[in-house]
Amino acid sequence: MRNYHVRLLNLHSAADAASLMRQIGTDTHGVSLMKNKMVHYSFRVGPLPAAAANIIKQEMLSVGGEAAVTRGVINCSAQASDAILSATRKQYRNFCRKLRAQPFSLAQMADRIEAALRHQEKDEGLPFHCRDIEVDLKKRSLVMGILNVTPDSFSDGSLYLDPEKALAQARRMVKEGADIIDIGGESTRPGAARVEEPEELRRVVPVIEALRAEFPGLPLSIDTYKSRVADAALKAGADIVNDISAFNFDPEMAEVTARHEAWACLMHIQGTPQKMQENPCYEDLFAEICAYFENSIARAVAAGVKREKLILDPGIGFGKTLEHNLLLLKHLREFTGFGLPLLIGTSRKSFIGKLSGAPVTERLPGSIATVALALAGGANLARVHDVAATRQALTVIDAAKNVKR
Ligand code: YH5
Repeated sequence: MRNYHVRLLNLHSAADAASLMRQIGTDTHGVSLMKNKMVHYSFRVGPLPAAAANIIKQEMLSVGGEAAVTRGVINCSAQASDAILSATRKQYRNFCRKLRAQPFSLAQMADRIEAALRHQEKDEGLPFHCRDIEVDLKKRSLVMGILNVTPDSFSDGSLYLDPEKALAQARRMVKEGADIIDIGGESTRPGAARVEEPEELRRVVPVIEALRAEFPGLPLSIDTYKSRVADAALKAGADIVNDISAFNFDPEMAEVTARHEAWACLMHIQGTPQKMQENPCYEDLFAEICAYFENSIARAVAAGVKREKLILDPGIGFGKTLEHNLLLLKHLREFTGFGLPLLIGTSRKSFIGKLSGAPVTERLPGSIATVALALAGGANLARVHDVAATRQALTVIDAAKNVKR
């Protein structure tokens, strides 16, 4: 009687499949053919007219994949449908070739599927080059240190309103391994008071000028949704516009960012900081955030911002319930199809307090856990208060991501 070993595998990607096949001595040509058959990828597409949904169902089955559509599409008693697709890379290649010969703009869908699949793997790096930081974000994740120059920030209130104190905190974060410093002059925590533009400028511009002089190679970002604040900050030496409204609150913001050839972090928010936590509500959380990203990216690119200089952020805590925040952390990977860097800002936020009961000063363990989860799901930058601890966590997670099997 023989005793065969049966061992469960964890195949994340075609690259994983390839290295396992090499381990058992598979023929090299066979490896490159088979690796694209060994992992399944899923998409939700739509809304489709019933006829297009039927074409998709048929073509997907013909390549050996699967497509679920709305009941009633088959006899056109349902007029429209989304579709859930599941197939291997190889099957999508054939599927997309067939879509290109079909009406209903299905060629456009083929382009989108192929782009998203390219972004899913190591075929393409994710370059970030800003000042002295030049990295492939797929290999090394970045820490963005939070510098609040505000009297009312929820976790470090009034500590850094004095420019000298702000500078001291920035120096400390740089020493602890911050890759980027994010300077903000208006707190956007739920219900925080608005700050008028002249006051916001008075707070942030001197700090940016001083940091730029002291750290010529350090990327600086400006946390503001006001174009005139962004303009002054960029003139003073900032590199990245971190806009919690993704260019939605101020109509000039995209143009200002483009003119300075700056980077931009486009964050999702539902509502305004004053009212966003009153009753956050979504019909489809992921669909709505993806649509918001699509629109914000299009607006940025139309204004002249390079697509390669955009970063996306689902906006943890910005018009989200505890459950929304957890869903976003758990399924962050769904935002990697854009092929853009993902930033996550969970540090010390109140959902960590809600889960643990910890007051704001004692939320570091929970914050680190969220960073680990987010990085495992494809996040590339973590915006945090606690730089040293986060840097250590990122170093460990990146090492595990990069290890070869
Ligand atoms: C962010 O996530 N956050 S400032 C809600 C809270 C607590 C704190 C109590 N700017 C982000 O830290 N920029 C801020 O609930 C940000 N991403 C990006 N890109 C607000 C903040 C906070 C919000």
